[in-house]
Amino acid sequence: MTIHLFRGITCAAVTMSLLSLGLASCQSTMSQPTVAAGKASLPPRGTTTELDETPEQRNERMKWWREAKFGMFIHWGVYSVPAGTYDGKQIAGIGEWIMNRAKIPCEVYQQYAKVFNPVKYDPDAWAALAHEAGMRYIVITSKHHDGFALFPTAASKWNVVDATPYGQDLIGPLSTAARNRGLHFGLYYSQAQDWNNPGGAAAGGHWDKLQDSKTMDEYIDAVAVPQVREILTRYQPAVLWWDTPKDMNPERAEKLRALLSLDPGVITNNRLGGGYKGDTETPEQRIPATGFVDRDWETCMTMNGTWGYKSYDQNWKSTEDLVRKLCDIVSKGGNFLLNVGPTSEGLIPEASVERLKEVGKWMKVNGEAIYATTASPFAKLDFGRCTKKVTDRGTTLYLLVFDWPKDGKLMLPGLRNKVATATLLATGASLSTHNSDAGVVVSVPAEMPDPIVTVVKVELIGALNITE
Ligand code: H79
Repeated sequence: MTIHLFRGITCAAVTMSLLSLGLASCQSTMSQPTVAAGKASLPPRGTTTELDETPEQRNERMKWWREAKFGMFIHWGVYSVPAGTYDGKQIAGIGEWIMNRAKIPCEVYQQYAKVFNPVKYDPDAWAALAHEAGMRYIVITSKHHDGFALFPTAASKWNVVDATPYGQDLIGPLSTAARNRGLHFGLYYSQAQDWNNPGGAAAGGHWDKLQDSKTMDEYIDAVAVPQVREILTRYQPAVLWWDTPKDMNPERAEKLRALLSLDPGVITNNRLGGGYKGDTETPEQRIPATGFVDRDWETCMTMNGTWGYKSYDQNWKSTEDLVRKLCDIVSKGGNFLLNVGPTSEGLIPEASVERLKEVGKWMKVNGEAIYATTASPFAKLDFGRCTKKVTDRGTTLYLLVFDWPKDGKLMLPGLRNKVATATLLATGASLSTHNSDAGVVVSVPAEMPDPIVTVVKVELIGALNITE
């Protein structure tokens, strides 16, 4: 509880003082201000969760997510039909924005649903792929900014059952398949922007008079609130991922926040709007330089240049790049939510499948250095990144080596602990170490065993002790 006193102080400073007390870092001890007494009617605004819970309850609620580290984001919807091309022209930018970017009239865009028929959709294959990649959770778009619901809904005809030849729920079967594979299942829901249900917000303003035929408050009451109630009660998602709080205000946001109690334990992000901070920070398409002070966080990122499927985007990140980004993120205490954009047939692009399988091969050998770890205790390392696990028995460091040392020595600057064991994680081969004035030095073989990222496991005696 004394951790509360540290709020507002930089994480690095707190980490060091906590570590010298033998406690875990900010990441695993983060907390929220206690809820002021006597304010029972209004939920606390601007706290981390907006839920009435103790810091211990919050830690319990966040536990699986903090340990999971790696998840699959799925952007799927009607935009996979045009797949980046409208009126014979390739439309620049992210594919799921094509309706907005090309100012496609509602009536025209809705025709795409008539050929959205994902007969090759195999939810168990998707869940199996996520599992094989080493991912521990899935978050899929239940409704993106185009307003199309991938689930049956009484609140709008603009949904997979009523508007497509496929005519069946897409969310329920994936929810079942994911859980059968031991994965946590989450839903993205675009609560503010909606370009087909009248009254929904639109970045850059409305371009079709249908969109102006209702107010945003009418849209919130008639579409967003009932649909969020439907998905929370029907699928009980482990995560509810809001996006782009355009034109949200406290009143609109509160109507949605109030529904969260329908799904105990749900984790939400910081994109609801109306002043709510949610549980997680969500840097998009970037990795923050130093992580976040006192906040859980998750980088979401595409494998090529688009979230929703574009037929001609072949700008794929390499497997090495993806694994190193995962290592970078986890070394800063965050999670990695990596996107796939399936086709309108229901297939995850082969380039994504290949890369995810390769990432999975690396994770199978090296996952111990990723799952349930906390942030690096070092400000900077010459060779790459580091994660750690702190237990009552001592501290384990996982050195994530990107740049193999030419002199055969990995330097852990300022580390004063005695080393119990140092090994190559992949093989268990022992490595020699010594304590120098500058810190601990680990001697490694001449050749880099795994050119993607080689992991060296270092078990330390006693509480972590780092002094410059
Ligand atoms: O769902 C994915 C994106 O569609 C969504 N968030 C991720 C997870 C997102 N919505 N907005 N943004 C991301 C910010 C980017 C806005 C842009 Fe644009 C869309 C830049 C170019 C197209 C808006 C329209 C700004 C310029 C044109």
